[in-house]
Amino acid sequence: MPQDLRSFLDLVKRQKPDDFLVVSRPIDPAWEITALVVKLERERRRRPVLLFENVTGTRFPVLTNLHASRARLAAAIGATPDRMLPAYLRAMEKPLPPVVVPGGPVKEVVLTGDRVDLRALPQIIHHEGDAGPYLTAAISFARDPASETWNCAFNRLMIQGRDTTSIHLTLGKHLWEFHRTAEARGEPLPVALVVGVPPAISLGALAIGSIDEDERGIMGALLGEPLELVRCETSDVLVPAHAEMVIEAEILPEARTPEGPFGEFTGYSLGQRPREVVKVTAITHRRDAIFHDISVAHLDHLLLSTVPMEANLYRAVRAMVPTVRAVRVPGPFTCYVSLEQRLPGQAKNAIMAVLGADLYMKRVVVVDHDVDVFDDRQVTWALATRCQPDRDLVVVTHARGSDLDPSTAQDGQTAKWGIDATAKPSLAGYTPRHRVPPDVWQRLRVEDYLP
Ligand SMILES: Cc1cc2nc3c(=O)[nH]c(=O)nc-3n(C[C@H](O)[C@H](O)[C@H](O)COP(=O)(O)O)c2cc1C
Ligand SMILES: [Mn+2]
Repeated sequence: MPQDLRSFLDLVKRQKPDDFLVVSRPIDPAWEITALVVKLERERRRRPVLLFENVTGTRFPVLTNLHASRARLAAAIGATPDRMLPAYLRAMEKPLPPVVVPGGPVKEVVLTGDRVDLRALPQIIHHEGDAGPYLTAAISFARDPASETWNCAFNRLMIQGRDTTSIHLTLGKHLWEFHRTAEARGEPLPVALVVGVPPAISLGALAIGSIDEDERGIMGALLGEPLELVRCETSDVLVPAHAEMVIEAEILPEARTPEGPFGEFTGYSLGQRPREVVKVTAITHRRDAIFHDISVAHLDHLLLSTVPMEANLYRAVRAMVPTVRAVRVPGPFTCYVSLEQRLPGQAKNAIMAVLGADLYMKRVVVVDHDVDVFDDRQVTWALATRCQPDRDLVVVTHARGSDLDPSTAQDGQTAKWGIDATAKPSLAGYTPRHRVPPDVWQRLRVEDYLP
C-alpha cells in the first residue's frame, strides 16, 4: 500500500468517483466546513471525501471526511469491511518495524525560525463555542525520554499564536506519561505533529496496547511494508517521509495555558482546562501540501477510532474467553460483547477484560451468541429479559476514564459498570425463544400468499 495520502485519494477517485467531492467555491474555515459535512450526511445520506480548493485566509487546500466510511477504511488496509477486524488483529500480532530513509517529499519546503507561522495554515473552527482554530488530524510522534520506546497518537492542537499551540494529553495515556518524565527532569519533550497521511497510518496510530508497543510497527503491517521515516530538521524525532506536512515542536515543561472548550466525540462542547504548551521549531511540507482536517466528533472521527478499539477489546476478551464471537463499540465509553458461554462466570470475566483493556471503557454489556451486538434492539431485549440487576451488575468505583466525560468528578476519575445479560444458568437451559415450528417455516413460501 503506498505511504502517501495522494495515492489513497487516487484509489478512491478510481474505485468510487462519487465518494470524492472537490469544492472550488470559496469556503470559510469557521464552521462552514463542518456544516457542509454534517448536512451532506443528514440531508443527502452522503459521506464523501471533501477537498476544498479555496479556503478563506490560506493558500492550503483542505481535505476532510476521509475516514467517514468503513468501506474506505477497509480499502486502505487491503480488506473488505467484514474482514477489517481480522486484518487489524494480524497487524497487531505481526508488526513490521519502520526504516529510516535519507529524504522524502515532506522536506520539499522547510520553514524554520521566523518563517514558521501557524497562522498561514487553515484556521478551522469546527463547532460553536470552540475556543479557537484547531488542528484535528495531527498525529504525534515522540520518544520516551527515558528509553528507546516510541509512541504515536492523535492529539488535538489549539492554535495559540505564530509558533505556539496547546495540546490535549489524556491523563494517563502514553504521551502524557512521556511528557511527565521529561518535565520531572526539567526538560522539554521533542515531538513531531504529522498532518496528512493515508488511513492505514492513522489506524495504526490509534492501536491500543502497552506503552512498550510501537505504533509505527503496526502502521507498517497495515501498509504491508515498513514505514519510511526521515529525521526532523530541529530534533532527532523520526517522521513519515511521505506525509503532507510535519510540525516539529517541543512540549514545554512547567507551562500550562487555558485550552478548550472544544466540541468532542462525547457529543459535548466542553473542557476548558490548563493544558500543556507546544512551541513549534519548524514546519516542513510538500510544495503543494494538502492540509488534512478530521471532522471531529462526526463519522470521520468516530469510525476511525472504533476499528482499533474493537480490535484491542476483541483481543483482550479472547485472552479470557476463547469463545467470544463479536465486540462492538456503539458509542462513547461503551462496549457490547457477544460470546458463547461454555461455563458460568465467563461473562463476568469478559467484563473485567474489557474494563481492564481500555482506559476509555466505562460500560460493558455481555450477551449470548444468539444476540447480534450490531443490532441495538437485540441488545436492549437481552438486557430486559436475561438480566437481574442485583445479581448481574458489576460496579467498579474510583477508576480512571476519560477526562472528556462530563459526568466524571475530577478530570476523569470515574465509576465503571458491567452488565452480564447472558441467560442464566445457561442459554441451553433457559426459557425457549418463540418460533414457528421449523417444518412450517421451511414449507411456507411468501409468494404463494401474495397477489
Ligand atoms: C481525531 C482524533 C482526535 C483525538 N484527540 C485526542 C486528544 O486530543 N488527546 C488525546 O489524549 N487523545 C486523543 N485521541 C485519542 C488517542 O489518539 C488514542 O486514545 C490513542 O490510542 C492514544 O495513544 P496511546 O495509547 O499511545 O496513548 C484522538 C483520536 C482521534 C481519532
Ligand atoms: Mn502507545
